[in-house]
Amino acid sequence: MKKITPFDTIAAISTPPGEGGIGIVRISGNTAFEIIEKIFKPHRKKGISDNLKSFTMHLGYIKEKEEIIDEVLVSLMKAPHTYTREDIVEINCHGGAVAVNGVLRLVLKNGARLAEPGEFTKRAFINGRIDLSQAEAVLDIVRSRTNKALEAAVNQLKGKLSGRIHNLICVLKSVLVVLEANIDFPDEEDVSPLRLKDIQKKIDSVKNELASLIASYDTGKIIRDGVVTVLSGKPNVGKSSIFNAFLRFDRAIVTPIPGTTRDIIEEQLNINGIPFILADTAGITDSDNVIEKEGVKRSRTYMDRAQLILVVFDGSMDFDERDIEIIDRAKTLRWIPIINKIDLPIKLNPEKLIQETGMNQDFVYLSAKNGKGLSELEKRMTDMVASGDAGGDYSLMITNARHYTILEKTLEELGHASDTLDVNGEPELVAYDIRSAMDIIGEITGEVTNKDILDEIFNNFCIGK
Ligand SMILES: Nc1nc2c(ncn2[C@@H]2O[C@H](COP(=O)(O)OP(=O)(O)OP(=O)(O)O)[C@@H](O)[C@H]2O)c(=O)[nH]1
Ligand SMILES: [Mg+2]
Repeated sequence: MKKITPFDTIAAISTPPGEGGIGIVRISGNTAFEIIEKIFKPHRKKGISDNLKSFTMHLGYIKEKEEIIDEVLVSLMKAPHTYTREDIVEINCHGGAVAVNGVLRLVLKNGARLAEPGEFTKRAFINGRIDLSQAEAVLDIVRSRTNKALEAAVNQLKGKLSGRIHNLICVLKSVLVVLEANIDFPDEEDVSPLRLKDIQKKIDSVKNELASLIASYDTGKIIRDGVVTVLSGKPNVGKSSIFNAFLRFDRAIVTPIPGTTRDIIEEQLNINGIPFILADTAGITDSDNVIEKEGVKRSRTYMDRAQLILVVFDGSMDFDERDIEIIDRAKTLRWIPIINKIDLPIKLNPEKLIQETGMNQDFVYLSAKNGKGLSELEKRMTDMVASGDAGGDYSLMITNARHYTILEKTLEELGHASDTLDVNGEPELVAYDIRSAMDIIGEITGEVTNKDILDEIFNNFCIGK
């Protein structure tokens, strides 16, 4: 393996693994053009060396000695107007794994080093093209599961969050300037006198803004990561049928035999732009069967870690103590009760169930068989997430745990500043707290960062990004 030096030339396959229409090998660094000159033979008579213009494309062969590896389209992009701000070459190969890997191997043989995960984006950050929160947004864009998640990530990439943070830092800076002038030259005439009320007001405005960003995280996190949701209930009530109805295909096995589902099956679902990670589980029962027992154990564990529980009852039968046990477990969590099989004559008495359990949720009436009630259930699920404790309409959302922690710490630091102002107003102490608040919040955009944080962030990327 080659030694990693900060700005050597790197290369990687930037398209997903497997077969595709095309596969792209991307090269970035000082010797990117040199490398392509060595291995690329254009179809035009003129060599590529005579035509190294930025933003041009060239058709030809990638050749190792006389052997043709692939017919490709090469794009040249000259620094500094590129993704990494370095010279970039992208080779569009035919999509097969063999061709793309063959081209990459040849590029590496001719002097490039295999890029680490996220290294292209890391260079864009280090070279000042984007800040850290924008680099993180690139990762979120690649991973977004719904349009809403994508929108949040794109906003962050466009610098909406960075802009907001920058404004807050500016306000804090202006407070600091007044404080420091008074500390250093308390008696100078042209230093405006220290008006503690004004300072408190400015600090409060920053604190409010921070609090509202922090509050947006519950929703932001859900929009980015999805709501872990579990179907729970006794055997045979129709959990797998509902699971399949959501997915609009027969994903899970459905039979009239109780105890059909044993393993937990997870699928992703997009309901009105909100991602759900939906799990079908084994029916809760006291079975002696070893396999079923294990399934029930897993269902219970999953219920504890889920963010939303869909408890299913069979409407064609009366409820029993097992249903009550399941309600007792779900009641303390975020949950929706569902009476299924409403296409059959109803034997379950909902009022009695409410009476016996003291539950305070309305039932959703559903037939997994004919789909009746499904859209109401979907609405209940999204309402539950998008309103109440995890709701709100935010112009800008925090979606990233790192940002959330930083904002909380900043708010705490400003709290100290406010407390000091309240007690004795010593400008030195207030200035100290404000300076540390500025240092902390600067970590979001990476104005202040250490190497470990950078490694942690970029290691989450895939190679080639
Ligand atoms: N009539 C009617 N039958 C249903 C409905 N939903 C499910 N069923 C039937 O009920 C039986 C059990 O359905 P499943 O979806 O396998 O139930 P489950 O809760 O996943 O069962 P386990 O995996 O054993 O816990 C099957 O015969 C389904 O066809 C419904 O809405 N109406
Ligand atoms: Mg099942």
